[in-house]
Amino acid sequence: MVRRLAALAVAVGVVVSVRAIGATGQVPSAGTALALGFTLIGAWVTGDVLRRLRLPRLTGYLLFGVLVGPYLANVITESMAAQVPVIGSVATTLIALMAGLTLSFERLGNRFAAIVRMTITTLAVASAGIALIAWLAWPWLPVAPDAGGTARLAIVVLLTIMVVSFSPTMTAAVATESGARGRLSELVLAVVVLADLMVLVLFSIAMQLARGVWHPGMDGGSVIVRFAWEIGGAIAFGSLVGALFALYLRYVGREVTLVLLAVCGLLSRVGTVQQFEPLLAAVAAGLVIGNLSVAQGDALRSAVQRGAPPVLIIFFVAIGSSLRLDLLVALGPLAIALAAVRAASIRFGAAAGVAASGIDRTVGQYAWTGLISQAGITLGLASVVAGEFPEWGRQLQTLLVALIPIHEFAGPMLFRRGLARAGELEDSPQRPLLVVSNREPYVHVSADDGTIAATRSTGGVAVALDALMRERGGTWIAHGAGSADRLVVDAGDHVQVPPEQPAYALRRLWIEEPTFSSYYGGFANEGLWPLCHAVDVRPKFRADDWAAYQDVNGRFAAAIDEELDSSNVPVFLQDYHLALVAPALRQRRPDARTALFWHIPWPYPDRLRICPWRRDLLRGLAGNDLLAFQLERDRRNFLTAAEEELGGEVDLEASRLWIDGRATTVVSVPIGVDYDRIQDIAAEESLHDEQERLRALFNLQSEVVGIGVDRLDYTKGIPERLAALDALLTRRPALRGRLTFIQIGVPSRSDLHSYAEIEAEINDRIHALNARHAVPGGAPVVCYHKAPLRLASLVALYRLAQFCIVSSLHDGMNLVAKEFVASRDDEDGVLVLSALAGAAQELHEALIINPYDADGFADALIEAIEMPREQRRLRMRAMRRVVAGRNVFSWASDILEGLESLWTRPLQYAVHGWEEISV
Ligand code: GDG
Repeated sequence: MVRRLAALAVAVGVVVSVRAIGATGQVPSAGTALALGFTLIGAWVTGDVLRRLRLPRLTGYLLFGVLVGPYLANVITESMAAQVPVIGSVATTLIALMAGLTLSFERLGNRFAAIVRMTITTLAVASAGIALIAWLAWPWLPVAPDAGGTARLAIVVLLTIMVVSFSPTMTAAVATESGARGRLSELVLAVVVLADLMVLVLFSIAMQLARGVWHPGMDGGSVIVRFAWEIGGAIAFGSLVGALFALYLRYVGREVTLVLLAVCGLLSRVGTVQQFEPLLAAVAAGLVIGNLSVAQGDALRSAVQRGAPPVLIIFFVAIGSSLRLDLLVALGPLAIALAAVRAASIRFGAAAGVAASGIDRTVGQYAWTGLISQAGITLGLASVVAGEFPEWGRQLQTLLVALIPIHEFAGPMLFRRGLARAGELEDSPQRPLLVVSNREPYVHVSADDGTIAATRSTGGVAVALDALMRERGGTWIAHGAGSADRLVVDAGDHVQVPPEQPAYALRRLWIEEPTFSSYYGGFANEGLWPLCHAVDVRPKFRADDWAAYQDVNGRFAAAIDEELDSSNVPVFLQDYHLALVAPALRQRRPDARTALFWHIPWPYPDRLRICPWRRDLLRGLAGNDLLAFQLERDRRNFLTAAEEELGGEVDLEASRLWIDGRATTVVSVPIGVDYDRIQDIAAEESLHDEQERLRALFNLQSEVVGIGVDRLDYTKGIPERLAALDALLTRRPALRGRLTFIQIGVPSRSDLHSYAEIEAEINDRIHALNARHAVPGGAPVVCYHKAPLRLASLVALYRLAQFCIVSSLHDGMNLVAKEFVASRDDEDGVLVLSALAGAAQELHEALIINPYDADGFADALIEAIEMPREQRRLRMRAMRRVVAGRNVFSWASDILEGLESLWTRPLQYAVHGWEEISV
């Protein structure tokens, strides 16, 4: 609130100072730069204030123009004033170019036919509404009340066409400045551009009618030719310029913004001289560039966004200052009534258009909000009519000029609201999400007495994504694995979760045996898991498993297709079980947006060659729009493999991989933990009781307590940890009876041989260690607990321990390391962390060990136990800063925002293969 008030104060201050300078005329010698600078700053601040109030910036520029417009004449010198039309035409061309660039036929695909249907229907219905009212209200309209018969018909037709006309300029500007992306902005821009093309054609026809009535002697044919030249010529000229520009971008590509402005100047100047419609030429140029080459189109859009703001600001300030509010005041109720008729007709027309075209109603219902803006073209048409038919054209022009301010202010505001409702704005309330993972967040199981209970999946990621889904809503698709899962779903296999307070839908996918074992146990866990972890377990790749994996990935894609009601909903795929989902989904939904996070390491290229289907995997992953790994080295390994195996082209700096003309952004985004939740648990009063309960459970009397928490997996280095504890107690026998190590080890994937083997090995080692080092009659050295604990119990244990060991032989990240740090708001405890876990890349203040070096590992344990308090505090404090700074929500939003920003990507990320680009 304070910030908003401050922003408002600054805005008012700037406006007042500009007015003061203008009013007193104290700066007659002010340079162009100073005056333009003032205008820019003032308008920018006003725009920013409106943005904070969730209104369009553009409205702020207009408002600024209205407020200081009368005074601008004192600030802006005559020579500067001469520049304003140039800025205006360049700005209009820029925006039109942008609108053309946004219309990608490839992306619109088979929706294009539907959009054309929608445009025609909307235009027809809206025009019919306006025409009907105008006809009925004729005596009250101050145009030509006495006209009757054909004359009246001709004027009503012209009036209708002009009143209904839209504003690609304003619409594109709102979409651009608000960073909107999604199907609504795409739909509205397409409709507005197409509709205005149709309006121009209809206008030329209506002019024929009018000329037939008022100038019966005129040669109709030549006028048609002139209009055909204007429209067709403009499109041809624009296409040519667009093609040349695309070539320039592809092969030269420097100084893009300057060249862009020059091209816009060319389009608008030559266009005017040749009597082309410059706006059409610019749209055509944009269409050609954007559709000839998506990469170049992307690049140019970014250049427009970066280079255009000053030009656009000045343009809209100038429009604002030229608004004829006096006419609006004079015509008052009549103009408002006409605006209301127009809005109602457009709304009705758009609804009919959506119904007739079959466009998704969830998006289509807001389309009318983008059709209200009105500006330049309408004014242009009005002045043509006024020039040719002064007897009634002037009155018509006056009426339209009074209408424009209403639409210039109301249009952008309405459209912004529509975009916000459709969830397409950057600062929209969070929009729904579609999460897809193999494992479900809630499992329903039947108890012996027949009751059904829902249990929550444990593990940091499941819990964190569940929290995210509760906030955003949407659907989570996962394999239904619980014994009672089928009993609680509806006909569409959905169940609302969390059970106590439903917030999103869980869609369960049924995968029967033996397909499930083959896909999950076989390909994913006996093939990919050991392939990606550089440990001593051989990956097993069997053709049957691969077939099952392909089949299940295809089924996940089909389920996503069923659940995805709008491509505006981002699809967030989890992990190595779903590597082939994206291309399978894209066959069904070319416009779906997917991101995949690969939670485990990515193997170096030589190891990847073990996998016979590595190319399919690489291609499958590259089918995502965004692919994220934990670490930079995983990302590099992936990109190298994609280059070597698929001949993909990599722009390392731009994080993009190009395969068969399609780009995937590949990034590294290390995962974090739910720091705040862990903090809250750590601060609960019941924590102390829980600690006492756990002390009793584990019979803890020792002075020194260590802890390890793992899913029982051969990658976690548990035998190595036990060997180091053995070495420690051998070297420091005085610790016997004083040290207890709690190992929480929840069995997983136990039906696989390699897991059964590691479980047995851990059992044996713990047994031997306790036999060797336990004090007779005392507690065991290692307390081994195999049942899962609640998070609150884990946090209580983390805080009981003097040290925590994470000794992975290879690990994507390891959340336990971060959870331990997050639990320690007492700034105590030492983390002993394997250099081979991803977490070691961030937690430098841990005692970093090599699990293969038993002696070095034991040294670190001694150091951990003997570390002075002050050093413990310093190290823990530093690690806590890291863990707090990157929690699991920022991880998710980095990925999801990364995915969404691909629609408005800055230039250097958009362009592939350019060495240097100046903007
Ligand atoms: C993969 C990558 C990456 C364990 N026992 C209990 C329990 N847990 C929770 C821990 C932690 C999670 O399980 C294990 O985290 P890891 O990071 O070790 O996970 P992996 O399963 O190997 O998962 C790994 C991770 O994905 C995330 O990207 O870090 O590198 O291999 O959250 O707390 N939770 C509860 N009771 C237990 O008994 N509540």
